[in-house]
Amino acid sequence: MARTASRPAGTKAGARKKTAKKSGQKAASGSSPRSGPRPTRAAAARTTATRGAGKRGRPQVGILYASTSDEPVMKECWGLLERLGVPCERKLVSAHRMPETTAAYARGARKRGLRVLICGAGMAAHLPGVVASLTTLPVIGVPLCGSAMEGQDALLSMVQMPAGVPVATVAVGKAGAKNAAILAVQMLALGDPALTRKLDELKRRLESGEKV
Ligand code: C2R
Repeated sequence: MARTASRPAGTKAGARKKTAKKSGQKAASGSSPRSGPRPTRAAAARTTATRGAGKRGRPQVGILYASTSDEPVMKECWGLLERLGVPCERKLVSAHRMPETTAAYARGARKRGLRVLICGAGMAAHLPGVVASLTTLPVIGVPLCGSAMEGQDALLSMVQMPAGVPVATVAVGKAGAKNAAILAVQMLALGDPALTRKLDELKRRLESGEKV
């Protein structure tokens, strides 16, 4: 696809090109976690479509994260999805602290057109498991650091799900946040040749030494 060739899919070089093009534009409200004061939990419980999601279509990926302290890592996930041109939405929601909101989101996700869910959480990371128990959509878990146990607690909480309720668990931290985005796109690409071409392009760029 011509568009893919002119904008390196998903790589940092691609993101820099895009940023340079857009310089001078103001970031959409809520799209930059560090641009203002930390949101209260109630305010942040709103679902935010990521930049460009509206133009590109309805969100296909829902990214959940359990605390504002998880945002700096999880933004790597939605940043990569944006660079790959996949519409997604993000939501701050904790299964521990906001169980009703979590359940409502998980139960309604498929009906709203979402096709893959990504959940980032640290410590006793129950968010992805709870979400996976309430939906038949595939759930990818991103274990996060942020405790004395450096993410091993979250990793084990996610990866050791009982039979019947899978959570596809990726690496701890930023690498996992990026891999969750790529894995989600790989799932979506099973029925989408244009997305497959973007993934092929990403592979070529990795091969040439670029990093995502
Ligand atoms: P705070 O910084 O908000 O106290 O959160 C978050 O992901 C975060 O890493 C501390 C850590 O608690 C995690 N947390 C969960 C859940 N809710 C909060 N794992 C959950 O529902 O799984």
